[in-house]
Amino acid sequence: MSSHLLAGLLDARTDRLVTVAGTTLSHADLLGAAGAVAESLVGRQRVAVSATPTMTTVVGVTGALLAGVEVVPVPPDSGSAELRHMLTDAAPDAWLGGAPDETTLPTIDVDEAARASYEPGVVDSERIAFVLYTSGTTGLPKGVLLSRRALTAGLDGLIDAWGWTGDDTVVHGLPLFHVHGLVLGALGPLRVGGSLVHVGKGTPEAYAGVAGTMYFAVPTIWSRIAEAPEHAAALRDARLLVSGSAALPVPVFERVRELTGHEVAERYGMSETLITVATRADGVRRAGWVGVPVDGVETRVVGDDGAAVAHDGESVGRLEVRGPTLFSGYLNRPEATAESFTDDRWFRTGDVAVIDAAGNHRIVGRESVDLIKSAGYRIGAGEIESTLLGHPAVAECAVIGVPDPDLGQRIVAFVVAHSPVSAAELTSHVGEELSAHKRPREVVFVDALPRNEMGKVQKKRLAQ
Ligand code: MLC
Ligand code: AMP
Repeated sequence: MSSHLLAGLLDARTDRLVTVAGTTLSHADLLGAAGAVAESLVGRQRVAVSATPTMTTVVGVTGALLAGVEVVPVPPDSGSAELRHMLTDAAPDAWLGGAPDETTLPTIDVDEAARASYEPGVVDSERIAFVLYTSGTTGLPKGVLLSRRALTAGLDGLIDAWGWTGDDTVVHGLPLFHVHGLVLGALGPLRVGGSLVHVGKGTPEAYAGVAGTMYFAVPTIWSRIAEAPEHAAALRDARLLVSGSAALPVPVFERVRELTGHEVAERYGMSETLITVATRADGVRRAGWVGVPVDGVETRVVGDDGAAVAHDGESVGRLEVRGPTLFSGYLNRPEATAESFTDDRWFRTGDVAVIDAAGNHRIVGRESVDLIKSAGYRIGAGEIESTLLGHPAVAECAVIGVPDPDLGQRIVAFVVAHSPVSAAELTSHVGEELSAHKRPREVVFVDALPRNEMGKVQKKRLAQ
Protein backbone atom coordinates (compact mmCIF):
# COMPACT_ATOMS: atom_id res chain seq x y z
CA MET A 1 0.00 0.00 0.00
CA SER A 2 1.16 3.52 -0.76
CA SER A 3 2.64 5.41 2.12
CA HIS A 4 -0.06 8.11 1.99
CA LEU A 5 -2.26 7.91 5.08
CA LEU A 6 -5.39 7.90 2.89
CA ALA A 7 -3.91 5.63 0.21
CA GLY A 8 -7.12 3.71 -0.50
CA LEU A 9 -9.24 6.83 -0.88
CA LEU A 10 -6.78 8.26 -3.42
CA ASP A 11 -7.78 5.43 -5.79
CA ALA A 12 -11.07 7.37 -6.07
CA ARG A 13 -13.21 4.33 -6.73
CA THR A 14 -16.86 4.83 -7.48
CA ASP A 15 -17.89 1.44 -6.10
CA ARG A 16 -16.55 2.01 -2.57
CA LEU A 17 -19.08 3.87 -0.49
CA VAL A 18 -19.01 5.92 2.69
CA THR A 19 -22.36 6.37 4.41
CA VAL A 20 -22.70 8.56 7.48
CA ALA A 21 -26.04 9.33 9.11
CA GLY A 22 -27.91 8.40 5.94
CA THR A 23 -25.75 10.39 3.46
CA THR A 24 -23.68 8.34 1.00
CA LEU A 25 -20.68 9.40 -1.07
CA SER A 26 -18.48 7.18 -3.23
CA HIS A 27 -14.73 7.38 -2.56
CA ALA A 28 -14.45 9.42 -5.78
CA ASP A 29 -17.02 11.95 -4.55
CA LEU A 30 -15.65 12.05 -1.01
CA LEU A 31 -12.21 12.76 -2.46
CA GLY A 32 -13.72 15.57 -4.57
CA ALA A 33 -15.53 17.16 -1.62
CA ALA A 34 -12.52 16.78 0.67
CA GLY A 35 -10.27 18.22 -2.06
CA ALA A 36 -12.40 21.38 -2.05
CA VAL A 37 -11.93 21.60 1.74
CA ALA A 38 -8.18 21.11 1.33
CA GLU A 39 -8.06 23.99 -1.17
CA SER A 40 -9.83 26.26 1.30
CA LEU A 41 -7.33 25.44 4.05
CA VAL A 42 -4.30 27.04 2.45
CA GLY A 43 -2.29 28.88 5.11
CA ARG A 44 -4.02 27.16 8.05
CA GLN A 45 -2.06 25.20 10.64
CA ARG A 46 -4.68 23.72 12.94
CA VAL A 47 -8.47 23.64 12.74
CA ALA A 48 -11.17 22.57 15.18
CA VAL A 49 -13.97 20.29 13.99
CA SER A 50 -17.19 19.83 15.95
CA ALA A 51 -17.07 16.07 15.52
CA THR A 52 -20.74 15.24 15.08
CA PRO A 53 -21.43 11.81 13.55
CA THR A 54 -22.12 13.33 10.13
CA MET A 55 -20.74 13.36 6.61
CA THR A 56 -19.65 16.97 7.21
CA THR A 57 -17.21 15.74 9.85
CA VAL A 58 -15.83 13.00 7.59
CA VAL A 59 -15.43 15.38 4.61
CA GLY A 60 -13.87 18.10 6.80
CA VAL A 61 -11.39 15.78 8.53
CA THR A 62 -10.45 14.12 5.23
CA GLY A 63 -9.87 17.52 3.63
CA ALA A 64 -7.63 18.64 6.47
CA LEU A 65 -5.63 15.40 6.25
CA LEU A 66 -5.17 15.88 2.50
CA ALA A 67 -3.94 19.42 3.13
CA GLY A 68 -1.64 18.39 5.99
CA VAL A 69 -3.51 20.65 8.43
CA GLU A 70 -3.89 19.51 12.07
CA VAL A 71 -7.38 18.69 13.31
CA VAL A 72 -8.73 19.08 16.84
CA PRO A 73 -11.84 16.86 16.95
CA VAL A 74 -14.12 18.51 19.52
CA PRO A 75 -16.87 16.44 21.19
CA PRO A 76 -20.08 18.12 20.02
CA ASP A 77 -21.60 18.04 23.50
CA SER A 78 -18.57 19.65 25.17
CA GLY A 79 -19.61 21.85 28.05
CA SER A 80 -18.36 25.41 28.46
CA ALA A 81 -15.31 24.74 30.64
CA GLU A 82 -14.15 21.79 28.55
CA LEU A 83 -14.57 23.73 25.30
CA ARG A 84 -12.77 26.78 26.66
CA HIS A 85 -9.88 24.58 27.77
CA MET A 86 -9.49 22.87 24.41
CA LEU A 87 -9.65 26.12 22.46
CA THR A 88 -7.16 27.87 24.73
CA ASP A 89 -4.77 24.94 24.87
CA ALA A 90 -4.85 23.98 21.17
CA ALA A 91 -5.43 27.51 19.83
CA PRO A 92 -6.88 26.43 16.46
CA ASP A 93 -6.96 29.00 13.62
CA ALA A 94 -10.57 28.31 12.65
CA TRP A 95 -13.56 26.03 12.90
CA LEU A 96 -14.03 23.70 9.98
CA GLY A 97 -17.74 23.02 9.37
CA GLY A 98 -20.34 24.02 11.95
CA ALA A 99 -19.08 25.84 15.04
CA PRO A 100 -20.54 26.25 18.53
CA ASP A 101 -22.68 29.40 18.90
CA GLU A 102 -20.32 31.28 21.18
CA THR A 103 -17.25 30.99 18.93
CA THR A 104 -15.19 34.00 17.94
CA LEU A 105 -12.95 32.08 15.53
CA PRO A 106 -13.46 32.26 11.77
CA THR A 107 -15.39 29.36 10.27
CA ILE A 108 -14.63 27.53 7.04
CA ASP A 109 -17.53 25.89 5.21
CA VAL A 110 -17.62 22.23 4.31
CA ASP A 111 -19.67 21.53 1.21
CA GLU A 112 -20.43 17.84 0.69
CA ALA A 113 -21.56 18.60 -2.86
CA ALA A 114 -18.30 20.29 -3.95
CA ARG A 115 -15.98 18.35 -6.29
CA ALA A 116 -12.40 19.58 -6.68
CA SER A 117 -9.53 17.69 -8.25
CA TYR A 118 -6.94 18.36 -5.59
CA GLU A 119 -3.42 16.94 -5.89
CA PRO A 120 -2.29 16.15 -2.34
CA GLY A 121 1.33 17.12 -1.78
CA VAL A 122 3.83 15.13 0.23
CA VAL A 123 3.34 15.66 3.95
CA ASP A 124 6.09 14.80 6.45
CA SER A 125 5.13 11.59 8.25
CA GLU A 126 6.00 13.17 11.62
CA ARG A 127 3.55 16.00 10.99
CA ILE A 128 0.72 15.98 13.51
CA ALA A 129 -2.64 14.92 12.11
CA PHE A 130 -4.82 15.04 15.26
CA VAL A 131 -4.82 16.69 18.65
CA LEU A 132 -7.12 14.31 20.55
CA TYR A 133 -8.20 15.38 24.02
CA THR A 134 -8.24 12.67 26.65
CA SER A 135 -8.66 12.64 30.42
CA GLY A 136 -5.97 11.93 32.99
CA THR A 137 -6.45 11.06 36.66
CA THR A 138 -6.32 14.72 37.67
CA GLY A 139 -6.53 18.09 35.99
CA LEU A 140 -7.92 19.06 32.64
CA PRO A 141 -7.84 16.75 29.60
CA LYS A 142 -4.53 16.59 27.74
CA GLY A 143 -4.15 16.97 23.97
CA VAL A 144 -2.60 13.80 22.55
CA LEU A 145 -0.52 14.60 19.47
CA LEU A 146 -0.94 11.89 16.84
CA SER A 147 1.34 11.99 13.83
CA ARG A 148 0.62 10.60 10.39
CA ARG A 149 3.36 8.02 11.05
CA ALA A 150 1.49 6.76 14.14
CA LEU A 151 -1.87 6.63 12.35
CA THR A 152 -0.42 4.83 9.34
CA ALA A 153 1.44 2.28 11.48
CA GLY A 154 -1.58 1.78 13.75
CA LEU A 155 -3.95 1.13 10.85
CA ASP A 156 -1.47 -1.09 9.01
CA GLY A 157 -1.12 -3.21 12.16
CA LEU A 158 -4.87 -3.82 12.14
CA ILE A 159 -5.07 -4.30 8.36
CA ASP A 160 -2.54 -7.09 8.82
CA ALA A 161 -4.13 -8.56 11.97
CA TRP A 162 -7.64 -8.66 10.56
CA GLY A 163 -6.91 -9.39 6.89
CA TRP A 164 -8.77 -6.10 6.31
CA THR A 165 -9.14 -5.25 2.59
CA GLY A 166 -10.95 -2.91 0.25
CA ASP A 167 -13.68 -5.54 -0.06
CA ASP A 168 -14.66 -5.02 3.59
CA THR A 169 -17.54 -2.85 4.76
CA VAL A 170 -17.09 -1.55 8.30
CA VAL A 171 -20.23 -0.83 10.32
CA HIS A 172 -20.23 1.17 13.55
CA GLY A 173 -21.98 3.93 15.48
CA LEU A 174 -19.09 5.30 17.54
CA PRO A 175 -18.25 8.93 18.24
CA LEU A 176 -15.89 10.58 15.73
CA PHE A 177 -13.73 12.32 18.34
CA HIS A 178 -11.85 9.33 19.78
CA VAL A 179 -9.46 6.75 18.42
CA HIS A 180 -12.03 3.96 18.12
CA GLY A 181 -14.62 5.70 15.93
CA LEU A 182 -12.36 8.24 14.23
CA VAL A 183 -9.10 6.42 13.53
CA LEU A 184 -10.23 2.80 13.23
CA GLY A 185 -13.80 3.45 12.20
CA ALA A 186 -13.38 6.34 9.74
CA LEU A 187 -9.76 6.50 8.58
CA GLY A 188 -9.40 2.69 8.50
CA PRO A 189 -11.80 2.23 5.55
CA LEU A 190 -10.23 5.22 3.76
CA ARG A 191 -6.71 3.82 4.13
CA VAL A 192 -7.64 0.33 3.03
CA GLY A 193 -9.95 1.53 0.26
CA GLY A 194 -13.08 -0.11 1.65
CA SER A 195 -16.61 0.92 2.51
CA LEU A 196 -18.02 2.37 5.73
CA VAL A 197 -21.47 2.68 7.17
CA HIS A 198 -21.72 4.91 10.25
CA VAL A 199 -25.12 4.19 11.76
CA GLY A 200 -25.35 7.39 13.81
CA LYS A 201 -26.08 5.94 17.25
CA GLY A 202 -24.69 2.62 18.42
CA THR A 203 -27.88 0.69 19.13
CA PRO A 204 -28.38 -3.05 18.45
CA GLU A 205 -31.16 -2.20 16.03
CA ALA A 206 -28.97 0.19 14.03
CA TYR A 207 -26.11 -2.33 13.81
CA ALA A 208 -28.53 -5.04 12.72
CA GLY A 209 -30.00 -2.80 10.03
CA VAL A 210 -26.80 -2.72 7.95
CA ALA A 211 -25.08 -5.57 6.12
CA GLY A 212 -21.33 -5.28 6.64
CA THR A 213 -18.32 -7.54 6.95
CA MET A 214 -16.74 -5.97 10.09
CA TYR A 215 -18.66 -4.54 13.06
CA PHE A 216 -16.80 -2.33 15.56
CA ALA A 217 -18.27 -1.64 19.01
CA VAL A 218 -17.45 -0.95 22.64
CA PRO A 219 -18.43 -3.57 25.25
CA THR A 220 -21.55 -1.60 26.26
CA ILE A 221 -22.88 -1.96 22.71
CA TRP A 222 -21.94 -5.68 22.58
CA SER A 223 -23.67 -6.21 25.89
CA ARG A 224 -26.82 -4.55 24.56
CA ILE A 225 -26.58 -6.69 21.38
CA ALA A 226 -26.24 -9.78 23.59
CA GLU A 227 -29.58 -8.87 25.14
CA ALA A 228 -31.30 -8.39 21.79
CA PRO A 229 -31.37 -11.84 20.08
CA GLU A 230 -33.50 -10.64 17.18
CA HIS A 231 -30.87 -8.00 16.24
CA ALA A 232 -27.83 -10.12 17.10
CA ALA A 233 -28.92 -12.75 14.56
CA ALA A 234 -28.48 -10.18 11.78
CA LEU A 235 -24.70 -10.20 12.38
CA ARG A 236 -24.30 -13.90 11.51
CA ASP A 237 -23.09 -13.13 7.97
CA ALA A 238 -20.30 -10.81 9.14
CA ARG A 239 -16.64 -11.70 8.72
CA LEU A 240 -15.39 -10.20 12.00
CA LEU A 241 -16.96 -8.71 15.12
CA VAL A 242 -14.51 -6.49 17.03
CA SER A 243 -14.64 -5.11 20.58
CA GLY A 244 -12.41 -2.58 22.26
CA SER A 245 -12.02 0.55 24.42
CA ALA A 246 -12.84 -1.39 27.61
CA ALA A 247 -12.91 -4.97 28.83
CA LEU A 248 -15.48 -7.24 27.17
CA PRO A 249 -17.14 -9.29 29.94
CA VAL A 250 -16.79 -13.06 29.41
CA PRO A 251 -20.57 -13.70 29.60
CA VAL A 252 -21.10 -11.14 26.82
CA PHE A 253 -18.46 -12.86 24.63
CA GLU A 254 -20.25 -16.17 25.21
CA ARG A 255 -23.74 -14.85 24.60
CA VAL A 256 -22.70 -13.09 21.37
CA ARG A 257 -21.12 -16.37 20.21
CA GLU A 258 -24.40 -18.23 20.86
CA LEU A 259 -26.46 -15.62 19.04
CA THR A 260 -24.21 -14.83 16.07
CA GLY A 261 -21.92 -17.83 15.68
CA HIS A 262 -18.93 -15.45 16.02
CA GLU A 263 -16.31 -15.16 18.72
CA VAL A 264 -15.73 -11.43 19.16
CA ALA A 265 -12.12 -10.41 18.43
CA GLU A 266 -10.93 -8.11 21.21
CA ARG A 267 -8.21 -5.53 20.76
CA TYR A 268 -6.56 -3.15 23.20
CA GLY A 269 -5.24 0.38 22.86
CA MET A 270 -5.17 3.95 24.07
CA SER A 271 -5.38 7.45 22.65
CA GLU A 272 -1.63 7.76 23.25
CA THR A 273 -0.61 4.47 21.65
CA LEU A 274 -3.38 3.63 19.17
CA ILE A 275 -4.16 -0.08 19.01
CA THR A 276 -1.12 -1.98 20.17
CA VAL A 277 -2.51 -5.46 20.84
CA ALA A 278 -5.14 -7.26 18.78
CA THR A 279 -6.72 -10.66 18.32
CA ARG A 280 -5.85 -11.79 14.81
CA ALA A 281 -8.66 -12.84 12.47
CA ASP A 282 -6.77 -16.10 11.89
CA GLY A 283 -5.59 -16.41 15.51
CA VAL A 284 -6.79 -17.78 18.82
CA ARG A 285 -9.87 -16.10 20.30
CA ARG A 286 -10.15 -16.40 24.02
CA ALA A 287 -12.77 -14.67 26.14
CA GLY A 288 -11.05 -12.15 28.41
CA TRP A 289 -7.89 -11.96 26.25
CA VAL A 290 -7.08 -9.15 23.83
CA GLY A 291 -4.57 -10.77 21.48
CA VAL A 292 -0.95 -10.26 20.49
CA PRO A 293 1.09 -7.13 19.69
CA VAL A 294 0.37 -5.70 16.24
CA ASP A 295 3.18 -5.58 13.68
CA GLY A 296 6.00 -3.30 14.85
CA VAL A 297 4.81 -2.99 18.48
CA GLU A 298 6.62 -4.45 21.48
CA THR A 299 5.09 -4.94 24.93
CA ARG A 300 6.37 -5.91 28.37
CA VAL A 301 4.96 -6.19 31.89
CA VAL A 302 7.02 -4.94 34.82
CA GLY A 303 6.74 -5.30 38.58
CA ASP A 304 6.73 -2.52 41.19
CA ASP A 305 10.55 -2.57 41.17
CA GLY A 306 10.59 -1.97 37.40
CA ALA A 307 11.93 -5.46 36.72
CA ALA A 308 10.37 -7.54 33.94
CA VAL A 309 7.66 -9.98 34.97
CA ALA A 310 7.56 -13.46 33.42
CA HIS A 311 5.38 -13.97 30.36
CA ASP A 312 3.79 -17.05 31.88
CA GLY A 313 0.09 -16.24 31.57
CA GLU A 314 -0.25 -15.70 35.32
CA SER A 315 2.19 -13.07 36.60
CA VAL A 316 0.63 -9.64 36.78
CA GLY A 317 2.55 -6.44 36.02
CA ARG A 318 2.30 -2.93 34.66
CA LEU A 319 1.95 -2.93 30.91
CA GLU A 320 4.48 -0.90 28.91
CA VAL A 321 4.57 -0.55 25.12
CA ARG A 322 6.78 0.88 22.41
CA GLY A 323 6.69 1.10 18.65
CA PRO A 324 5.71 3.27 15.68
CA THR A 325 2.05 3.67 16.73
CA LEU A 326 2.94 5.87 19.72
CA PHE A 327 1.94 9.52 20.05
CA SER A 328 4.38 12.43 19.77
CA GLY A 329 3.67 13.83 23.24
CA TYR A 330 0.98 15.82 25.03
CA LEU A 331 0.40 19.31 23.65
CA ASN A 332 2.03 22.00 25.85
CA ARG A 333 2.78 19.38 28.55
CA PRO A 334 6.46 18.37 28.31
CA GLU A 335 6.57 17.19 31.97
CA ALA A 336 3.49 15.01 31.57
CA THR A 337 4.97 13.59 28.37
CA ALA A 338 8.29 12.83 30.08
CA GLU A 339 6.56 11.18 33.05
CA SER A 340 4.59 8.87 30.80
CA PHE A 341 7.79 7.23 29.50
CA THR A 342 10.36 5.10 31.33
CA ASP A 343 14.02 6.06 31.14
CA ASP A 344 14.48 3.51 28.37
CA ARG A 345 11.59 5.06 26.36
CA TRP A 346 8.78 2.57 26.96
CA PHE A 347 5.32 4.16 27.36
CA ARG A 348 3.64 3.44 30.69
CA THR A 349 0.04 2.55 29.80
CA GLY A 350 -1.26 2.65 33.40
CA ASP A 351 -2.92 -0.71 32.72
CA VAL A 352 -2.12 -3.90 34.58
CA ALA A 353 -1.80 -7.02 32.46
CA VAL A 354 -0.69 -10.60 32.07
CA ILE A 355 1.17 -11.95 29.01
CA ASP A 356 1.44 -15.66 28.22
CA ALA A 357 4.30 -17.53 26.59
CA ALA A 358 2.67 -17.21 23.15
CA GLY A 359 2.42 -13.42 23.53
CA ASN A 360 -1.33 -13.27 24.28
CA HIS A 361 -2.38 -10.42 26.58
CA ARG A 362 -5.05 -10.19 29.25
CA ILE A 363 -5.84 -6.75 30.70
CA VAL A 364 -6.41 -7.18 34.44
CA GLY A 365 -7.33 -3.59 35.31
CA ARG A 366 -5.95 -0.09 35.76
CA GLU A 367 -3.34 1.08 38.25
CA SER A 368 -5.33 4.15 39.27
CA VAL A 369 -8.89 4.20 40.62
CA ASP A 370 -9.03 7.79 39.36
CA LEU A 371 -9.27 6.86 35.70
CA ILE A 372 -12.79 5.60 35.02
CA LYS A 373 -14.01 3.82 31.87
CA SER A 374 -17.73 4.21 31.40
CA ALA A 375 -19.39 2.98 28.19
CA GLY A 376 -15.90 3.07 26.61
CA TYR A 377 -15.28 6.71 27.55
CA ARG A 378 -12.15 7.53 29.57
CA ILE A 379 -13.07 9.89 32.38
CA GLY A 380 -10.82 11.43 35.04
CA ALA A 381 -12.26 11.46 38.56
CA GLY A 382 -10.24 14.60 39.33
CA GLU A 383 -11.83 16.60 36.54
CA ILE A 384 -15.34 15.81 37.79
CA GLU A 385 -14.34 16.52 41.40
CA SER A 386 -12.93 19.95 40.49
CA THR A 387 -16.12 20.75 38.57
CA LEU A 388 -18.35 19.68 41.47
CA LEU A 389 -16.23 21.75 43.87
CA GLY A 390 -16.94 24.73 41.61
CA HIS A 391 -20.62 24.47 42.58
CA PRO A 392 -21.38 26.78 45.53
CA ALA A 393 -23.24 24.08 47.51
CA VAL A 394 -20.39 21.54 47.44
CA ALA A 395 -17.95 21.50 50.35
CA GLU A 396 -16.14 18.25 49.59
CA CYS A 397 -16.53 15.43 47.09
CA ALA A 398 -15.00 12.24 45.77
CA VAL A 399 -15.79 10.54 42.48
CA ILE A 400 -15.36 6.84 41.80
CA GLY A 401 -16.26 4.30 39.12
CA VAL A 402 -18.35 1.39 40.40
CA PRO A 403 -18.85 -1.84 38.46
CA ASP A 404 -21.88 -1.70 36.18
CA PRO A 405 -23.17 -4.54 33.98
CA ASP A 406 -24.07 -2.21 31.10
CA LEU A 407 -21.43 0.54 31.27
CA GLY A 408 -18.47 -1.41 32.68
CA GLN A 409 -18.14 1.29 35.31
CA ARG A 410 -20.63 3.99 36.24
CA ILE A 411 -19.68 7.33 37.75
CA VAL A 412 -20.76 7.85 41.34
CA ALA A 413 -20.10 11.12 43.19
CA PHE A 414 -19.98 11.29 46.99
CA VAL A 415 -20.75 14.83 48.09
CA VAL A 416 -20.59 16.73 51.38
CA ALA A 417 -22.88 19.71 50.84
CA HIS A 418 -22.88 22.83 52.98
CA SER A 419 -26.19 24.09 51.60
CA PRO A 420 -29.23 22.31 50.18
CA VAL A 421 -28.77 21.07 46.60
CA SER A 422 -30.32 18.25 44.56
CA ALA A 423 -28.50 15.43 42.81
CA ALA A 424 -30.08 16.55 39.52
CA GLU A 425 -28.67 20.05 39.89
CA LEU A 426 -25.14 18.74 40.47
CA THR A 427 -25.41 16.30 37.57
CA SER A 428 -26.51 18.99 35.15
CA HIS A 429 -23.78 21.32 36.44
CA VAL A 430 -21.21 18.70 35.36
CA GLY A 431 -22.97 18.29 31.98
CA GLU A 432 -22.92 22.05 31.35
CA GLU A 433 -19.25 22.45 32.27
CA LEU A 434 -17.80 19.19 30.87
CA SER A 435 -19.86 16.86 28.67
CA ALA A 436 -22.81 14.49 28.84
CA HIS A 437 -20.91 11.26 29.48
CA LYS A 438 -18.98 12.84 32.39
CA ARG A 439 -22.18 13.37 34.41
CA PRO A 440 -22.36 11.22 37.53
CA ARG A 441 -25.06 8.58 37.23
CA GLU A 442 -25.55 8.74 40.99
CA VAL A 443 -24.89 11.36 43.66
CA VAL A 444 -24.61 10.14 47.25
CA PHE A 445 -24.81 12.82 49.95
CA VAL A 446 -22.65 12.03 52.98
CA ASP A 447 -21.75 13.86 56.22
CA ALA A 448 -18.02 13.28 55.74
CA LEU A 449 -15.65 11.45 53.39
CA PRO A 450 -13.58 8.57 54.78
CA ARG A 451 -9.95 9.74 55.05
CA ASN A 452 -6.71 8.13 56.21
CA GLU A 453 -4.35 9.69 58.76
CA MET A 454 -2.73 11.73 55.98
CA GLY A 455 -6.13 13.25 55.13
CA LYS A 456 -6.38 11.41 51.79
CA VAL A 457 -9.85 10.21 50.77
CA GLN A 458 -10.06 6.41 50.93
CA LYS A 459 -11.78 5.68 47.64
CA LYS A 460 -11.65 1.91 48.15
CA ARG A 461 -13.81 2.33 51.28
CA LEU A 462 -16.28 4.46 49.33
CA ALA A 463 -16.57 1.74 46.71
CA GLN A 464 -17.55 -0.73 49.43
C1 MLC B 1 -26.44 9.43 30.60
N1 MLC B 1 -27.70 9.83 30.62
C2 MLC B 1 -27.94 10.42 31.77
C3 MLC B 1 -26.74 10.38 32.50
N2 MLC B 1 -25.84 9.76 31.75
N3 MLC B 1 -29.03 10.99 32.24
C4 MLC B 1 -28.95 11.53 33.45
N4 MLC B 1 -27.86 11.50 34.22
C5 MLC B 1 -26.75 10.95 33.78
N5 MLC B 1 -25.70 10.96 34.53
C6 MLC B 1 -28.70 9.68 29.55
C7 MLC B 1 -28.09 9.86 28.19
O1 MLC B 1 -28.02 11.23 27.85
C8 MLC B 1 -29.08 9.13 27.32
O2 MLC B 1 -30.19 9.92 27.06
C9 MLC B 1 -29.51 7.96 28.20
O3 MLC B 1 -29.21 8.38 29.55
C10 MLC B 1 -28.76 6.69 27.93
O4 MLC B 1 -27.37 6.99 28.04
P1 MLC B 1 -26.27 5.86 27.97
O5 MLC B 1 -26.61 4.75 28.85
O6 MLC B 1 -24.94 6.51 28.13
O7 MLC B 1 -26.40 5.24 26.55
P2 MLC B 1 -26.33 5.79 25.11
O8 MLC B 1 -26.60 7.23 24.99
O9 MLC B 1 -27.23 4.85 24.43
O10 MLC B 1 -24.80 5.56 24.66
C11 MLC B 1 -24.14 4.34 24.85
C12 MLC B 1 -22.97 4.20 23.87
C13 MLC B 1 -22.11 5.48 24.00
C14 MLC B 1 -22.22 2.97 24.23
C15 MLC B 1 -23.51 4.11 22.44
O11 MLC B 1 -21.77 5.67 25.35
C16 MLC B 1 -20.87 5.41 23.16
O12 MLC B 1 -20.94 5.65 21.96
N6 MLC B 1 -19.71 5.05 23.74
C17 MLC B 1 -18.48 4.91 23.00
C18 MLC B 1 -17.35 5.67 23.61
C19 MLC B 1 -16.08 5.51 22.75
O13 MLC B 1 -16.12 5.57 21.52
N7 MLC B 1 -14.92 5.30 23.35
C20 MLC B 1 -13.71 5.10 22.61
C21 MLC B 1 -12.55 5.82 23.24
S1 MLC B 1 -11.07 5.46 22.27
P3 MLC B 1 -30.84 10.06 25.62
O14 MLC B 1 -31.95 11.01 25.83
O15 MLC B 1 -29.72 10.60 24.74
O16 MLC B 1 -31.23 8.67 25.24
C22 MLC B 1 -10.35 4.18 23.10
C23 MLC B 1 -9.20 3.51 22.43
C24 MLC B 1 -9.64 2.15 22.13
O17 MLC B 1 -10.78 3.81 24.12
O18 MLC B 1 -9.04 1.18 22.61
O19 MLC B 1 -10.64 2.07 21.41
P1 AMP C 1 -8.64 5.88 25.70
O1 AMP C 1 -7.50 6.73 25.89
O2 AMP C 1 -9.99 6.49 25.78
O3 AMP C 1 -8.39 5.30 24.40
O4 AMP C 1 -8.65 4.72 26.77
C1 AMP C 1 -7.60 3.81 26.87
C2 AMP C 1 -7.87 2.79 27.93
O5 AMP C 1 -8.98 1.98 27.59
C3 AMP C 1 -6.75 1.83 28.14
O6 AMP C 1 -5.70 2.37 28.92
C4 AMP C 1 -7.47 0.68 28.83
O7 AMP C 1 -7.62 0.95 30.21
C5 AMP C 1 -8.84 0.71 28.18
N1 AMP C 1 -8.99 -0.33 27.15
C6 AMP C 1 -8.95 -0.19 25.81
N2 AMP C 1 -9.18 -1.37 25.20
C7 AMP C 1 -9.36 -2.29 26.18
C8 AMP C 1 -9.63 -3.70 26.20
N3 AMP C 1 -9.81 -4.41 25.09
N4 AMP C 1 -9.72 -4.31 27.41
C9 AMP C 1 -9.58 -3.61 28.55
N5 AMP C 1 -9.34 -2.29 28.58
C10 AMP C 1 -9.24 -1.63 27.42
